[in-house]
Amino acid sequence: MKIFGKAPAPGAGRIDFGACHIVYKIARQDAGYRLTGKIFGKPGRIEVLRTKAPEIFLMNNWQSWGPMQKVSRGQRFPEFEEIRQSERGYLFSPIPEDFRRTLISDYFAGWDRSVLGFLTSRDAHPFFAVEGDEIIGYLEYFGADLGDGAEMEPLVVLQGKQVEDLLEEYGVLAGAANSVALNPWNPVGWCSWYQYFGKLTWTDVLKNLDIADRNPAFPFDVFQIDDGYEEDIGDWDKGRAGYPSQEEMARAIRLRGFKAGIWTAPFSAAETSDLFHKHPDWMVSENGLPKVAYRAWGKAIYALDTTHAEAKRWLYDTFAAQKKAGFEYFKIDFLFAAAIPGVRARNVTPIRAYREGLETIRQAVGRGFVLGCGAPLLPSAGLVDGMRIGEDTAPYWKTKPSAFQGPNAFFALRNAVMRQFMHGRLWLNDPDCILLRSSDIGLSGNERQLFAWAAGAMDNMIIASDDLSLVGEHGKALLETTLGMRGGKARIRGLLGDGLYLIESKVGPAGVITLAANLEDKALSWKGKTVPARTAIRLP
Ligand code: 9PG
Repeated sequence: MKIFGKAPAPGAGRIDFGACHIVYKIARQDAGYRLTGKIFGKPGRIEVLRTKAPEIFLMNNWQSWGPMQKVSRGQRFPEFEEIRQSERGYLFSPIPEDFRRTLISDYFAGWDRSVLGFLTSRDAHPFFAVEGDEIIGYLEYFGADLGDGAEMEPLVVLQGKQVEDLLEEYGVLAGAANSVALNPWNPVGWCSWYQYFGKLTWTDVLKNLDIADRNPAFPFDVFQIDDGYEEDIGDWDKGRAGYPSQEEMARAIRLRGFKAGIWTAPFSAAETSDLFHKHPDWMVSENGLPKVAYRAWGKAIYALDTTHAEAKRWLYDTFAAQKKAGFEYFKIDFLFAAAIPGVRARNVTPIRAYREGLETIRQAVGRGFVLGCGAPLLPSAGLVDGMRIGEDTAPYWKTKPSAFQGPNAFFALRNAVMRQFMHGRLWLNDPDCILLRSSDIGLSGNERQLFAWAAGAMDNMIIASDDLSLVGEHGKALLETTLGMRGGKARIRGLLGDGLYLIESKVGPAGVITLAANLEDKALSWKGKTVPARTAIRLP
């Protein structure tokens, strides 16, 4: 292994790259190393570490919707190909050219007895790239001017234990490096999306509110309105036909005793929006023109320049108004848009610009609950309360997979298991919604139980997304058992295995819970115990 071209040894050093230089220190970190330093100048891409690539490892994508998964060194992802060729190149990487070229693991990579991980992403985008038979750790600074210098994103090399244990250590170190303060409220709630999708009406919301209000089987803290209420992406204060004002929406929810939650994509502006028409100069640009960040809702979507003083003021005012209207839970989505490369009012890195955007939202909502989604993961640490750590779930297990591995319940749950080490260390994990209804759904009772039990045993956020009139006794009982499993600290085993994961929760109100969760389509066994396909069983 080489750090800055030399075999690592505790001590201090300096390295010059022409446009920038780094003064650094290497210290022991348990059985491995910790690299810290300060970086000066105008860096582009810095090679930090290089070592022999393992045959099999756990790779991680930069944002919520991208996978963390077991891969082999030479593996390619044809399913990402389509995404890259469309205008959604930044969905899975802020450096799509490199992403196209080789296998990339963002922030960290893990394998048997090793985790390499950067602890922060405040300025740079940290990633590991497979090149030939080596894996190389880089910091991408996008050529920004660091002025008086910046802390280099620290790197740890953790060794000598099972990968699951090392990932937990990495999570603890990254949590501390980002000054994470966990929100003591671990939400239980309702979300409109996975039943109503974009067709949600205000009448649907009122119907579900009334059912939940009257029924103790639905002990929700929060009712969250998802995408569908707004006139356009960017025009958050303009309701679609049939919707009341934001004040009225929040009031209706609070009247029934729930906290009010609302969805936005705050760094996005549709080509058709008033926001874009009035303020094209507030968008990240390229060659003097607003730059398309991605396409969705059948439209080109631009990215808010979160370093632009007036855009920042608008962002603050948008969330201050939602807070004033009575909302206390903010699902903020498609966040990666603020971190795309491009020209901004200030020449900071896209990562720093992204964090300034999140900081602005945090200032506006105060202690409101902020749930990140579609979000660059490591740069969000310390600025969000909850984080979606997987692709969208869906009312089916594995059918209809699209190019980016979803949406489906299988990928959502697999990501939640893979990224469980982040839960309670970087934020509270949102594994995406549990589904309780037994009609209008393509998930079997076993599959619904597998998802819900795993989420419960992992003590994750529990948000149900159903037309509550379709939830029968079975679904109500499932919600009760799921909530009863919460409260412990869960560890995972089997991340490098065949798809059967052991979830061990210690020690919540229900005592020790050991779940064997088989996410695969065939029966698998754990220490001689056979677990049927797509099933969780409780081990004694
Ligand atoms: C609302 C939804 C829900 C959901 C989010 C997010 O086109 N896309 O690539 C794409 C990705 C994710 C997605 C929608 C579109 O879902 O994860 O929970 O809030 O937005 O639109």
